[in-house]
Amino acid sequence: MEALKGVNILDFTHVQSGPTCTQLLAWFGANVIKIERPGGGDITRSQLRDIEEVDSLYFTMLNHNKKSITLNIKDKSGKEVLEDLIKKSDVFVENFAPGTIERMGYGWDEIQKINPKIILASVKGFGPGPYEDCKVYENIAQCAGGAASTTGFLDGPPLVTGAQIGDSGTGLHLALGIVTALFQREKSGKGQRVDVSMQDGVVNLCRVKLRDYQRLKSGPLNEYSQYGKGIPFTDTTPRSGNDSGGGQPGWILKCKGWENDPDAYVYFITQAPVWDKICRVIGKEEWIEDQGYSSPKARLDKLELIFNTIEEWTKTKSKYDVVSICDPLGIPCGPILSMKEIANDQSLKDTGTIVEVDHPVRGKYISVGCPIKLSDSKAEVSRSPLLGEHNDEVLRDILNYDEDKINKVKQSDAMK
Ligand code: CAO
Repeated sequence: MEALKGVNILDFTHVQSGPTCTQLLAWFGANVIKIERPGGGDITRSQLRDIEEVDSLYFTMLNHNKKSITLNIKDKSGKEVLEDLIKKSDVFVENFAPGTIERMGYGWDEIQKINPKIILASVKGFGPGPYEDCKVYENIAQCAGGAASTTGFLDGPPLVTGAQIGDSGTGLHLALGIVTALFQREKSGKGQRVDVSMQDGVVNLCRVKLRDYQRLKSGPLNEYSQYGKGIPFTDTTPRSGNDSGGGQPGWILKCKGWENDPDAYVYFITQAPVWDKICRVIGKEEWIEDQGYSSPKARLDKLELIFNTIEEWTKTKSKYDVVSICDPLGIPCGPILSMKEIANDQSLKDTGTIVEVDHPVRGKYISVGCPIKLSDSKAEVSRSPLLGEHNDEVLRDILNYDEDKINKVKQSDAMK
């Protein structure tokens, strides 16, 4: 039995943040109906296309397990269909630019009049304040949420990360807000608003960096490698390169083949309890008893030398060999995996995190399945819908319109 079976979600989302949220809910069994503008639909259907006239991977990989109907909300009959759908839905999700949903006539006050039990879930770039009217995309959120200023190397500019923490991260936050509001509605009988701003989502994920900002008032941050190098701190959290961020120093080290393979690297952590094992495996037994190396504190000003020495050893092995040697010894390390390696990783395929999906127009492609595993609600990934594929089904089976009414809607401008 799927966990969210019977929950009806009206998915008025587009691009990435909103669609990732509703895709998760669909994987948990919710009935997700995506409303798209007639003609082109979600803009991502045609963005970054790799095959002409075929829904892009951008769209297909963010909209699995959903139904699609086309509806022009600026048309009178389109509005009527939308309002009928709102009456039948538990949740209405949107991520339009600030003010858009209100201009359409479906702000919180209006939507509640149509269905008092509905939950209205929205993503915006910023919460209330000076930037509340701004349109926002991924990298803006990463920058305004504190991620970019704390990512990169000390002597370089701020950097954005490949992980879509602004879009997909906010989608995750929104999904949690929605299921929490559904849970509360079981007791209160009332709907509520769920608002997540992309800036807030990124700030939440940068929590430890705000921790470090405050720790600076009590002195330098000794787990940052700049401390060991004697470089002074300013009054805010610096960029820390590949430092591990926790109390156990770590760094990215070259492995065999690094000269030609940009991903021949391993992340290596010099965890204190296994220091003796690290010394033995790299052939530096003398460091075990040496007062200058034997304690984490003594090692702080020598981390660069230590990692360079470990790297001389890792450079003689493949990243996989480094992990197979270190893992049994309890030394924390992990390979730098490329997207090609991830796409072909058998264990990720076995758990359903990497899936192959068949699409009637595109053919087979690889995607990311549900990363959250519920033992009683297994997420099966099914393909994304074609534009308007479920127009008839939704009008007939969900709204129970008769043939006459269906024809009238289809002849109007509602779905064209
Ligand atoms: N029927 C009729 N009109 C529709 C429609 C439909 N089914 N679907 C969309 N529209 C119209 C809207 O009414 C709006 O028209 P008006 O401006 O005349 O009211 C128009 O389409 C554009 O919608 P939008 O303002 O959301 O889109 P945009 O391209 O201008 O901005 C984005 C895109 C992503 C910057 C903006 O939606 C946004 O800031 N969203 C919130 C933050 C967010 O989620 N960002 C993540 C995006 S992924 O990186």
